[in-house]
Amino acid sequence: MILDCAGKPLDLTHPQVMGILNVTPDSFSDGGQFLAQDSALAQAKQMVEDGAGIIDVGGESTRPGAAIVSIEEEISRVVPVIEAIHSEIDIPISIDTSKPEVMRAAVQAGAGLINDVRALTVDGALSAAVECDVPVCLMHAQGTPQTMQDDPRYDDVVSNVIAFLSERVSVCEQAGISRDKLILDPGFGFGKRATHNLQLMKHLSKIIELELPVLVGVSRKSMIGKLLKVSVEERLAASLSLAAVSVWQGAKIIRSHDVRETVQAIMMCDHVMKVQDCE
Ligand code: 8Y7
Repeated sequence: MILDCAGKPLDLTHPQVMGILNVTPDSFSDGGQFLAQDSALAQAKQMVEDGAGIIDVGGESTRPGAAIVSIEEEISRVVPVIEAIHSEIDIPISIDTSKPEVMRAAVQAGAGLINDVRALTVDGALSAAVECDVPVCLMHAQGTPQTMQDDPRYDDVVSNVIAFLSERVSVCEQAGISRDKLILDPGFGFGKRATHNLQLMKHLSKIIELELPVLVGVSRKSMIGKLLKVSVEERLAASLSLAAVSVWQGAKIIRSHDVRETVQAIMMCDHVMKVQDCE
């Protein structure tokens, strides 16, 4: 299956890596707007060389407790970067946002996929996504990024995520976004304790059974830090392990900071999955 991201193809006949490109001020050592743009473009080019299938540009930090960013600020961060990448790079760009105004501006600038951690629940986001007419990744979260890690509780996290995502798929279809434009994501770390994340990972195949492409974001996440007591710089091996466990169960896109290593991990996994059986 090949997803058309505003004219740029994302080939999901094999698993793909979505490279993370944060354009929040704290993600640059800082030397002003132009240096920031140069650095973003250089990072994007490196990710393409490393084998990324798509680049996820985000201007609002969704980390637990992060500050809220205004519409204007978010647009001024992401649009110049998307324009620069779009003109120089052939792979699709995804826009990590929940704001309808940012979706429109980003797609106008060349983004070919909307990655919304709020699954188009913000006022106006659904109709903006319909207008944009690009594929959408619908992610599950409990609560808002500001408070979601305070005390997350579930009776059954897997059923809860499946029910939520199924409902959002119906809402999207009714609004006019066809099913073949949708990607699902259980939202690791978004209003979930380590146990919830592990339960979701163990039963990821149940989300795959909804028969839409599944995206997984586990790169360097705090669940790894909590379980293994390792700092954010020491989470690569565990991130790769979770990427392999995801792809083994059928995940099609892995969102990662470490593109080269993640591509190698999931390509090996794909080789194992596709090898011809012996007689
Ligand atoms: C995810 C994500 C983040 C994820 C999707 C981080 C924007 C937190 N995580 N988008 N975004 N899935 N679809 O640690 O898991 O990267 S931000």
